Amino acid sequence: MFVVATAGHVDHGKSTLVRALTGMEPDRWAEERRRGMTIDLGFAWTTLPSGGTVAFVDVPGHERFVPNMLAGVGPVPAALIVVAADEGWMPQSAEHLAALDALGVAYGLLVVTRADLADPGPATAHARAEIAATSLGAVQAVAVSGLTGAGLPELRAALDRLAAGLPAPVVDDPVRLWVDRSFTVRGSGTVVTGTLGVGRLRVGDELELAGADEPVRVRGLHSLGEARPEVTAVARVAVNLRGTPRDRLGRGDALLTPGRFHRTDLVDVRLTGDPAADLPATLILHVGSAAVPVRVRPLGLDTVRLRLARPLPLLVGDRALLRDPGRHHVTGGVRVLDVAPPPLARRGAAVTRAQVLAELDGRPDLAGELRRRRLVRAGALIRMGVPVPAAPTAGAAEAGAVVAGDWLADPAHWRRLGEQVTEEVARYAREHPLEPGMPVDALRQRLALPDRVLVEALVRPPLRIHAGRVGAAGADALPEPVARAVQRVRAEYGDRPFRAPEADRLVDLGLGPREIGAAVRAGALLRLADNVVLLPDALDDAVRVLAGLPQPFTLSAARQALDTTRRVAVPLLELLDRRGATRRLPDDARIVVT
Ligand SMILES: Nc1nc2c(ncn2[C@@H]2O[C@H](COP(=O)(O)OP(=O)(O)OP(=O)(O)O)[C@@H](O)[C@H]2O)c(=O)[nH]1
Ligand SMILES: [Mg+2]
Repeated sequence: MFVVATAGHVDHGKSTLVRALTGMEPDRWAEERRRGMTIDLGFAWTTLPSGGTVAFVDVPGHERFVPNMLAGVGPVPAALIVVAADEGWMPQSAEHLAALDALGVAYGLLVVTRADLADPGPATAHARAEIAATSLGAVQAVAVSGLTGAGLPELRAALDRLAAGLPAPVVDDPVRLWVDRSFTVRGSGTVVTGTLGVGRLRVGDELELAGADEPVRVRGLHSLGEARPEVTAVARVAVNLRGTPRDRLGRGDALLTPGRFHRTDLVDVRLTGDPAADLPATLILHVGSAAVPVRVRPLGLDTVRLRLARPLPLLVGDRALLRDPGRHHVTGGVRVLDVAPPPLARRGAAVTRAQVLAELDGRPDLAGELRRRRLVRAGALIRMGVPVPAAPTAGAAEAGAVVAGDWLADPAHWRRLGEQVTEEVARYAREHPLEPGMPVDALRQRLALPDRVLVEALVRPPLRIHAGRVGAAGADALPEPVARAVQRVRAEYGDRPFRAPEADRLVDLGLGPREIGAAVRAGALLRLADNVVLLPDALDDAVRVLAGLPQPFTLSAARQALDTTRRVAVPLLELLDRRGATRRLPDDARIVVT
């Protein structure tokens, strides 16, 4: 199937033509038929000589209903431009063509209708010239009469040729179905319709509703009036949504493949066509079937920032158009460059931003996004419309490689971060010589990293993470000055292991309470009491010596055997008691527990 939207001035015979081609009534409303005028979108389809199917989205030509027209053509990649032979090129011929041009519609046909009323030659020539200057370029032209049927066979053949020239449908990409109609069917509930430009829908699919957070479930699908288990692009489709109230969605909403679209109310875009220098500050942005007021902030020569009145699921590279409804003027097309742009808070930020945008063309570019964002989650990029290669290996910081978890990093930025890790850890060690390394979270904050896994990935040998801290391997042993002091304790007291240095000697050695604490944490000293420290092997040695005494033994006997003072012997025995190496008897004598 291919889908084509009509376009053209009011009363030029669009609906008559669709009716003549399909035998179906595109004007669905009684009011439309009474007034002889299309107000809202109409839908009809027919089989072409080739056997292929064409579905029409018939749009209103009246100037009041241009927003409806735009909702119809927004998601449709081909147009049937209708001009009446007897009236020729008219204001909405021009406005509709400008809209198609702004959206970048590249496929179409010119149909000069009412050819029974006037020579189609002049209208054809004029319209052709106008169309040639747009994204549609040179198009086939057919003159017809909806009244007599003259020219319809030629038009059918031309539609077949148009269809043959269309690009192959993309059926594996995520779905973004812009809703152009929603209604309730008795017994089935809410139904929405739209033009499925890309992707595939199946009954049972779970989708996201662009305006809401909870998922919706596809209960049934119809295309061309028939129920189907699956519908693939390009197609007109009606989607029955299980359990979704009708008032929850309408024209301008979109059904989305979950997790694949970023909903944004701030985009940086390039204006296409001939952007006016005096752009109005507020305009309407039309994209898909949506129409949203936007505030326009000029940035560069042809780039602007748009603040949307409500968020839309937009991707990098999307085409949209800006329109000034008051002046009936299509201001121009836009191409989305960035759907998650940085805030412009600092002085000069807008100028810098304009320079960045000048380099962008709306084609998703992974390396460029990484360079600009430096660190970004794969999921976030995908939701912006930037493809990420599947399952890159962790570790390597190649462009596009995952560096940790689902984070991707710009390679140069990642290298700089690695260097900063080394510097920050060294600085921390200088400023906190007694701590066994820098706490991981302190390092994370220092480097302003959003996720702890990034810190973990950045720590490389000789650094390592031990007990929540980053330090040189072995640095958790002892800070340098403390290690030296412990060394001297060992030299002086190695041969009388139960003689603890006196308080003033400790001061001489440079072992204050903090240094002792560090040495004790590192297991280099054993603290028996304030200012009473032994070398750590003293405990085992003491048990060996005490085991050689007649059991039970007194404090005094222990003190003598260990060749030490009460200052050491009392807390040492108490420690051995606590550890279960000795047991204190009721008469205060002790035995070694074997
Ligand atoms: N003689 C003649 N009349 C035509 C032809 N095509 C349309 N008409 C008449 O022109 C009038 C407008 O036709 P529509 O098909 O409603 O025009 P439209 O372009 O759909 O109009 P809107 O949807 O309101 O923009 C109707 O009265 C048609 O009968 C034609 O080929 N020959
Ligand atoms: Mg009509």
